[in-house]
Amino acid sequence: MKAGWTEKDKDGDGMLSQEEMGDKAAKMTDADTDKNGSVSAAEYTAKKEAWFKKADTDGNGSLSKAEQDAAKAAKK
Ligand SMILES: [Ca+2]
Ligand SMILES: [Ca+2]
Repeated sequence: MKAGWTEKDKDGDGMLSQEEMGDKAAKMTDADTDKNGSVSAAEYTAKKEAWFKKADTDGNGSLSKAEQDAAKAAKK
């Protein structure tokens, strides 16, 4: 499990509650694919992977600076 995750998961139950996600709650609702009110590590990973695939516009498996910038710009 990644450090960033452990940091967010304050009660250490392996899931992120809306409270733990704080201002990212809106995004969390998005990642909570089974809609049980918390984001599991698997859901979190799936979300990140989906974002990566979307951002990797030329599909070469890595994000160039331009692809990262474009992905960030698209979020706004
Ligand atoms: Ca969930
Ligand atoms: Ca790429």
